[in-house]
Parts: sequence; C-alpha cells; structure tokens
Amino acid sequence: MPVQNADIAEIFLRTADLLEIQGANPFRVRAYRSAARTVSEHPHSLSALLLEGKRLPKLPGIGKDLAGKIEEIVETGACSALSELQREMPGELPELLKLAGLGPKKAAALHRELGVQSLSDLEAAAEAHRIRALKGFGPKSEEKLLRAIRRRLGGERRFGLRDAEQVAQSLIGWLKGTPGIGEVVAAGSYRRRLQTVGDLDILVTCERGEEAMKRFVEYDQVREIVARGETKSTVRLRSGLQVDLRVVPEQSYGAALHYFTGSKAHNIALRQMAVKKGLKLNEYGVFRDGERVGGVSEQEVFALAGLPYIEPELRENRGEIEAALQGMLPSLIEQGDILGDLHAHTRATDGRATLEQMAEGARKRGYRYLAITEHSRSLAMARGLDPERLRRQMEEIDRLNEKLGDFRIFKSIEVDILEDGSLDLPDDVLGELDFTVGAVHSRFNLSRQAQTERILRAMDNRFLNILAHPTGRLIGRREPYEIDMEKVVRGALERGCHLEINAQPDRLDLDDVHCRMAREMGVKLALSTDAHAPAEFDFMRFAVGQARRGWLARDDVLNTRSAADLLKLLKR
Ligand code: DGT
Ligand code: CA
Ligand code: CA
Repeated sequence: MPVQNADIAEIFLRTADLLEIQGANPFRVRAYRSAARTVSEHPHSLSALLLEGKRLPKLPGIGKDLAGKIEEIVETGACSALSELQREMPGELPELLKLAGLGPKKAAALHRELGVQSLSDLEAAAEAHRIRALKGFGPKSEEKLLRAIRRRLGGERRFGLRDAEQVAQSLIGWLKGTPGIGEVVAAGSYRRRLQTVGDLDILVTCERGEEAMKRFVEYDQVREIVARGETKSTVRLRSGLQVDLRVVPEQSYGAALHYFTGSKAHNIALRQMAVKKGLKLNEYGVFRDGERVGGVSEQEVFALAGLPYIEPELRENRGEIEAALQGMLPSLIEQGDILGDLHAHTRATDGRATLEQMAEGARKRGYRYLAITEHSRSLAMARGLDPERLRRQMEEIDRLNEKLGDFRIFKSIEVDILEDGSLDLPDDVLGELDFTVGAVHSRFNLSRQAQTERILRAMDNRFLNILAHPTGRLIGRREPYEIDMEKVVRGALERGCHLEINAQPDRLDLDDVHCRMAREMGVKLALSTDAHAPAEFDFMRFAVGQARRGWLARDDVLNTRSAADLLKLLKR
C-alpha cells in the first residue's frame, strides 16, 4: 500500500517529539511540526506524485532536507533519522509530553533521574512520592501530574459538537443571570466549529468578576471544581466535559475573544504578522511601545494587523491569513443560503415520521424543497424499498406535491452501492426519480483500491448524482473506510457527480479538509441532514459549520439553488 500523507506527517511529528525531549534546537523541532502539518493538509498524495516520477511541489517550510526525507519515507516506508532517535530513546517517552504540565525538559529529567519510560512508570513514581524530590518539581506538581496520568490512562475523551452545544447553550443561559454581566460567549474549538471539542472555553465580561466566578461554580451540572481563581476557573461537569471560564475587562474583550478562539496555530501566525507591524498582540489587547492601541473588538484586532475580518471557522492557519492579505478569502456559506434538504427518510423505511410530516417540517423551516431518500432493498434491516414500494411512494409524493403549492418534494432514493459497485435498483426505476443519492452501507473493510474502484464504478452509472456520507465514518466509533478521496473527487468531477456533507453530528462526512479539496477541484457539494424525523432538519447547522471550515461559498453548494436550477445542475 502506498505511503499516505498522514503517514509522512506522523513520522515528522514523532521526530519532533523525540528531538524536543533530547533538547534539540527549537527551530528544528518546529520545522518538523510545521512540515507535518503542511504534508497532512496537502490535498494531493505526495507518494502518488513521486511514484509517477514527478517532482515534489514547492511546499512552504519544506526545504531540501525535509523533501529528501519525504522521498525516503515514500521509498522505504520509514525514516532513518527517526529510527536513529528511537534507538536512543525508549518508546513511550513522547507520550509523556502530552500530559498537562510536562514539558520536554521535565520529561527528560524524569527519564534520567527516575528511569521513567512509560505512563505507568510515571504513575508508580508519583504514587511513591519520588517525583516531588526532583529539582523543578514539588508536591503540588506531583499531584497534578498524577491526576493528569490517571485521566490519560482512563482515555482522553473529546466531545461531539452536539453534546458540546447543549452544554454551552445551557451554561451561557445560566451565566447571563449573573448580576452585572456583559458579554458571554463560547470561544475555543467550539466557536471554530471543530467536529469535536476537548473542552469548552467560555469568556465573559462582568462588572465584578467574582460574581461570574461564583455563579459559574454553582452551575448544577458541576461535578468538580478543578481550579478557581479571580480571572480564570475550571470545572468538570457530570458528563466529564471540562469548562474553562475567563473573565476579561471590556476593553480587552476583542483581543481575548480572538486569543481564546484560537486556533493556537492561527494565533501564533497572526502575532507574527503584528510583530512585523511593530505591534504586540496578546489576550489583553494590541499594543505599540507598551501603549494600548486596540483590542475592544476582533475587527479592530484584525484591522490593526492589516487584515480584514477572518471568520472563526477559517482560523486554523491553513492559509487563511495569506488569503486575507490577498483579498482572496471566500465569502462563506451561511445557513440562510440553504433552500432545501437533499437526504431524508420516512416511516416507510427507518425514519420516524410520515412523508407529510417530513414535508411539513421542511416547509416550516422556510425550505422550498425536500428530497425523500429512503434506503433500497438490500438494506433489509432498514426495510429498504424494492421497485414496487418505491413506485408507490412516488405516487404518494405526486399526490402531496399537488397540495403543497410552491413547495416541492423530490423523488429520490439513498440507493445502496453493492460490493461490485453496481446499484441496488435497476436503471429504469432510478430513471423515474428526480435524482439519485447513493451510499456504501456494507463491506467497509475492502482494500483501499477495491473500495475506491467500487465507488468509481457506482459513479459510472449515469443515474447516480450524489454520493452520501463518502467515507462512512462515525466519529469516535467507526473509522472511515479506506478510500482514495482524491481519486473519488476527481472521478466525481469527470462524471458530473456530486458529494454530500452529511450533517448528522456523529458523521460530518465529508470532513472539513476533504470539503476544501472538493471545492478546490471544482466539485459541488450537497449539505444534507439525513433526517429521520423533522427535528433532525436542524442538524443542517452542523453541515454548514463543516462547509465553512472547508472554505465553501454559497456557489459551491448544490442546495442553495432554486428547485429548477438544482435539477438542471444535477442532470448528467
Ligand atoms: P480543544 O479544546 O482541544 O478542542 O481545542 P481549543 O482550540 O479549544 O484549545 P484550548 O481549549 O486548549 O485553548 C483555547 C484557545 O486558547 C486555543 O484555541 C488558542 C488559545 N491558546 C491556548 N493555548 C495557547 C498558547 O499556548 N498560545 C497561543 N497563542 N494560544 C493559545
Ligand atoms: Ca477548548
Ligand atoms: Ca481550554
């Protein structure tokens, strides 16, 4: 199997970790980390390029030395520089670096002085109170380490956006009841709409900060107060989710919101921009020669750095700052641009509402159309439709459409893509539909090549219009199946097929990086909820979040068009 960009990135990250423990030059460490990022986010497979005899493209931060290493990894599957480091250093040491409060120097000291090689070694040393005796450590940091180790050994947990949203909304509502409260906002990865959040970062302004802190720790879901201070407190909720609260002065609000929204990589890049303009940028404001020149709003922070406003979803240091400088930021899609939903089920298969209830639900949300896309017959568990039942549903849709006036129900299907890439229903039946959505629901374990070919073959069928949840992943539960997404996107482009962003919060499939790849390659996407009940139409916001993270504009999205234009666009 060819080496993937992610494999190369992983090798670079491991190298950076080990170099850091060794105390190597920080610039060298950083070079590896930034190269890892560049490679993993590069839309084309570098090994494919090299194997085709082409040269590596010019990549930012990847000079001769690193390019040589990429070639070596593609050729041999390994990197001798990393192997060398690994020989010098026992296995789990890099893991230690991921613990809160443990930098590379301390990790190295623990190894040198106490022979710590693994997390369990470290736990044993902490329990025996051998760590507090070391220089640079004390009883407090030993306790903190022990807590961090136990958390890690218990498995680090990230939370889905939907769970995070429920907590954030309820907690924000609670905090708004604080006397003298001003702004209350959730920043961090949550505001950037990352698919999962590690913790919530809430920011408030308040006449008297201690009032906000008091109210925060009194929230009824709090299980443990991890830290309580004047401007920052941390609690763990019953669900296990951790929340940071920060109280900031009004004049710092914009700078703090920007800082705590992150991402860290974006912050660092923006700070460097500011430095070039003779400015200092931090969470308290923007300063020139020690004097405050701004920071009350995010707009002001960006403007002082010489940039237009950059939307939170773009702040990943994936080229947004460069694009902003060149006036090339996309005008991102908004929820209000969406005119209908293109993937939904009813009680006829595994949905929980009738056709009429689903149509009514879509109409109530201001939509102009809704596609009904039941499962097809081979999905027996979901009572998938055979041609006869599908035709009965088409008649029912005709009758309803008569009554619905301006609103239109599209006749469609989520046809199963069989193992050999054929579709689960005959062409003449598919030909009677307005359009066809197709998806893989079985045989997730095919080889990368076989899975890719299976999907390309399915797209060869001129009736297939939209590939639903293209990677099949379930966040935190099922890995995406092996597939060459670049080939799939190119295949879609060549065939006039389209891809879906499935809005189910545990799918979010395509993800942000692949969305952006599709946009750059010129393939339009459907934002679809896969609703099994009317309430699930509201999942659209999650798809919109991922689309924005993938740099999509209104024009990149199919269901921003009128019904007539949509059908024209889908026609193959
Ligand atoms: P998460 O919680 O893992 O899903 O991701 P974030 O992005 O919410 O990260 P978190 O909660 O550790 O920190 C919130 C934001 O604070 C982060 O996005 C950027 C900012 N931040 C945190 N640590 C640093 C830092 O060392 N340097 C800079 N420049 N910013 C930081
Ligand atoms: Ca966070
Ligand atoms: Ca945090």
